[in-house]
Amino acid sequence: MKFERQALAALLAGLAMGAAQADAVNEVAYGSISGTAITFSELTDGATLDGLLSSGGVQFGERFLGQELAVAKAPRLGSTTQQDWFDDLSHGSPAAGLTLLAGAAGANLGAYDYGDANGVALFGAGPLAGAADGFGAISARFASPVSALGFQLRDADGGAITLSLYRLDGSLIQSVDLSGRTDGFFGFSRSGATADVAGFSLTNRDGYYGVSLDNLVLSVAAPVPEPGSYALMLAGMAVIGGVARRRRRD
Ligand SMILES: [Ca+2]
Ligand SMILES: [Ca+2]
Ligand SMILES: [Ca+2]
Repeated sequence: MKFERQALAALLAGLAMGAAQADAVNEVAYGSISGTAITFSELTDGATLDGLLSSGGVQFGERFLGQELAVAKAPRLGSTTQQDWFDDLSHGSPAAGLTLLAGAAGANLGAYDYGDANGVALFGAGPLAGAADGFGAISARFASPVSALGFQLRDADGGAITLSLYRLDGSLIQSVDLSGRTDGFFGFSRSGATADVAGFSLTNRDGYYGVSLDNLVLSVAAPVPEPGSYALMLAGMAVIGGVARRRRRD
């Protein structure tokens, strides 16, 4: 019986560890995420996208049903006089099903061609028409949940950037703070390769044309057991082994 109690304690400890790790998102190398990049090359420079955009099997809009659109005003980096107006999605949370909504006409999404090998990128249009490029939110809904994603950030000038990853039921997996980043390729992977990332919202308060998104890759990796899972598996095997031995003795 003593052995059984110890095995049960180990089993419960393993379960607790698993639960504690279940909500983590780890930053990984962009290159480690396999998948076909969504390049937005079908969009033309300067295009204003008033409806939802479907590209590479992913839907893009401003926000999800349940998220409230608020407006945030923040000073431009390095300037005390100039301020920019941004989409703020920090109030409310997505409803179950992750239903995408488009922003108002001229304040939803747009395309900008950087004129280099990566060409056109997608930006969220902010609340002020005419001076809105990049200051808006971009939200994306995947065809099916994934365990890892990566993208290229453009126009990042060191301001505040937040990437929020959601499950299909609307619950937040994690908000990743990308503030202070500069242009580059970034990757994110769910702890234990759990394939439950159904979409994301990307918001920013980054001065000078906010930020743009390009080369989005999505991946469903084979689950990798974590130390907690190993402990759980070993404890489970020990319990089964202990029970089997006792039965044989009886
Ligand atoms: Ca591109
Ligand atoms: Ca917007
Ligand atoms: Ca910027």
